[in-house]
Amino acid sequence: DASNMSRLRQARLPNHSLDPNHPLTDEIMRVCQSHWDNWGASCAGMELLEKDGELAVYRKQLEEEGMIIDPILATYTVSGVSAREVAEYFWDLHYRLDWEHTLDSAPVVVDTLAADTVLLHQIYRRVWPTAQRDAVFWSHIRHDERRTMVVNYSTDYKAPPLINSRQRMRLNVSMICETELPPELPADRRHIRCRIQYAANINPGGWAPATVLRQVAKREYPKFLRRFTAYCIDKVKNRPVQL
Ligand code: 18C
Repeated sequence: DASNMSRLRQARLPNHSLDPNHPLTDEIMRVCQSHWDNWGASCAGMELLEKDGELAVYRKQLEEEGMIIDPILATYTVSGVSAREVAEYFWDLHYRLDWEHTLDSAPVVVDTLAADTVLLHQIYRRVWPTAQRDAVFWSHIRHDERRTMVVNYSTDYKAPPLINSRQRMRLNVSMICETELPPELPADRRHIRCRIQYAANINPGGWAPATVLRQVAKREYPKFLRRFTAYCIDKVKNRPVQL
């Protein structure tokens, strides 16, 4: 656990550490800026999928070229964990299989672009009666004094070929976290809360029955948010807070 702690501490990242000449850098900057600006996004016109205390998950039913691409927007506030901690557990592959239960196998790192950016290939569990899905995406973490954000965004860059029996999803996912600490209180784990805004735009990349897809989404997003945050809270509970 002590080594884990120092690992997390080392993971404190500068604003970004991308090479300005890398072919993906402009796209990463542009996509991240648009997510960053989306903090406090309105859920007006969206359908409430789940509301439970501080957890709210919204969906907008959307179809494009016969594909169901329902955007998801969720907010959740949890206690005892900081923005930095939550975002790092979401970004850092070391912990992925501990909380991500939609995967069929461990993520593969296709490339490491910088200390804050990796290119990943993930293969998901098959959902009957549809084909198995995979996805190739860059995953970037960045922060300022107030917030930490992770963006996962599909790319063709260095993408391994798609095998016959699979379909390739396209995803555009962000998690933005902000620490809440009442100004009069010391920066103690007991007093901090983390506000999370999670947004997911997933294109299934091939046929899937609408009813199955929407059922899976309705079940899996709230489950993910509960499971993932409970995991974070449990991981940090006996450690000094990393703000
Ligand atoms: O954001 C999350 N995880 C990140 C790190 O892995 C990353 C991944 C995002 C992809 C999520 C989509 C996964 C769908 C895969 C198929 C379904 C598997 C279901 C397994 C059931 C046991 O950003 C957390 C992601 C939370 C996952 C929610 C699942 C939502 C499903 C939405 C449907 C998408 C279309 C899938 C195709 C057809 C399935 C009928």
